[in-house]
Amino acid sequence: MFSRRNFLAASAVGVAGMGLVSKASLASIPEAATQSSSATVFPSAPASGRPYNPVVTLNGWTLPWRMRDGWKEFHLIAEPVIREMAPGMVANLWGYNGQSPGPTIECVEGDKVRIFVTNKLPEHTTIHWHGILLPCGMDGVGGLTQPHIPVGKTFVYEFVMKKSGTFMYHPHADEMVQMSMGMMGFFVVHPRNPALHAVDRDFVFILNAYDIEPGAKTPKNSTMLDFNIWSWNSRVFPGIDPLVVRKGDRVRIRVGNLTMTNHPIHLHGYDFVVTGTDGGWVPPSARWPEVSADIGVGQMRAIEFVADEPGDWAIHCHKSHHTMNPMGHNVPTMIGVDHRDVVHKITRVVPDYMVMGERGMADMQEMEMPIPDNTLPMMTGRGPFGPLEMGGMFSVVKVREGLARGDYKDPGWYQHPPGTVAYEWKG
Ligand SMILES: [Cu+2]
Repeated sequence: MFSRRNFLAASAVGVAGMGLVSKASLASIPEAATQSSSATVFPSAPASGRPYNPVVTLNGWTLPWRMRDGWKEFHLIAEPVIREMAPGMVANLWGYNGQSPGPTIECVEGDKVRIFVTNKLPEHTTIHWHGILLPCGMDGVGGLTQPHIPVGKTFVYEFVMKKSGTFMYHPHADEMVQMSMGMMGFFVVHPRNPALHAVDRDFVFILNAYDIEPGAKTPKNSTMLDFNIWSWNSRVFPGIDPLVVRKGDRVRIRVGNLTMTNHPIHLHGYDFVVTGTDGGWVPPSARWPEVSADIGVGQMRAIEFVADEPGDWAIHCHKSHHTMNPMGHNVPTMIGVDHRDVVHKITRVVPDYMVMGERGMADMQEMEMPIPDNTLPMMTGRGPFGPLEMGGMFSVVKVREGLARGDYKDPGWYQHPPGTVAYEWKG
C-alpha cells in the first residue's frame, strides 16, 4: 500500500543515490600525503602518468597523486604547521600538508589535473594558481571568481595544463596574513616531450620572508616591508641544503619570489642564462649571460648553466641584509669609534656593557653573545676555513666529479687541488 510516508522515504533515497552517481569522482577524496620533516626529499621517477624529469625541491618534497578516469588527482590540506627554519629555531606557520611551503605539484603539459583543497585553517581560504592558464572560475580569487572555502570544507579545482613552465600557488584570501604565515608552493608543469628543455638537475625554491621577534615563534602579520627573516622555502642558512651537482651536468635552478621586495640572486663561479619566467620559456635568441638574476615581487626566474668547474660555489641574495638572521635594526655604526677609554665609566651604570662593532661586526660571531631561546645567531655557519658569517638567503652549489646520476647526498666540503687556494704572502 502506497503512503505519503513511504513515498518521501523512497524519494529521499533516490535523491541521495542520484547525487552519488553524478559526483562519483568526488565520492572518495584522494588520501592527503603529509610531511613532518624539513629535509629535502630526493626526487623519484613519476609513479604513473606521462614520464618527466622530476625537480628537487630544496628542503621540500613533491605531492603524490593518483590517476582516476584520466585525471591526475591531488589533495592539498591548508593547515597550521610547525617548520624548523634552521636547527635551533622553529616557527608556527600556516602551510599545506604538514609543511610550509607546501609540497611541489608536478605534472605534464596536457594533463587533466583535479586538485582537492581541504581547509583546516581557523579562517576561510582559496588557492590561486599563479601563472597557469585556466578557466576564470578556477583562478582562485576569493569573492571574485569563487566563494571562499569555509573552515572545514573541501573545494575542487579542475583544469587542463595548456603549457609547460614554472608556476606557483598561494591563497587569494586574507592574503597579507596567509602569505606572511607561509602559505605558498611551487607548481611545475613539465614539457610533454621530456627531451625538450631537458637538464640533468633541476632545483626549485621560493623566496619568502617572515617577521618573527627574537624569542618568538609566530610571525607578525601586519608587517609590510621590514621583515627580519629572509628564507628559501622557509629555511635560512645554515639550514638550507646545498645544491649538489655532478661535474658536467646541465643545471636548472627555478626561483620564485613571494616576498614584498626584489632579490638579486647571485651565483659564484659561473655565468648563466635565464631560460624561463613564470610566463613561459625564454627563446634562445633572447637570452643573455648574467651572474645575478634580479627576481621581482611575484616573479619566477629559471636559470641554467653547465657545471664544468668543481668547487663549493656560493649562491645567495646580493642584498647583504638578506644573508643575515634576525637582528636589531637600530645598531649604530661603531666602526672607527674607539670607546675603550669610556668603558670603565659605562660599566659602572651598565654592568653587562660590551665593546662591539668598532672594528666591524665580524667579531660578533665569535663572541657568543647571549640570545633568546628559539633565535638564530645573526651571522652563522661554519666552513672548512672558519666562520662563514652568513645567514638567511645563502647556500652552496657543490659541484663534484664522479657523482652518480640522481645522487644528491651532501658530499662534504670541496677538497681544493694543491696550490689553488688564496694564501698569505710571506715575502
Ligand atoms: Cu634578498
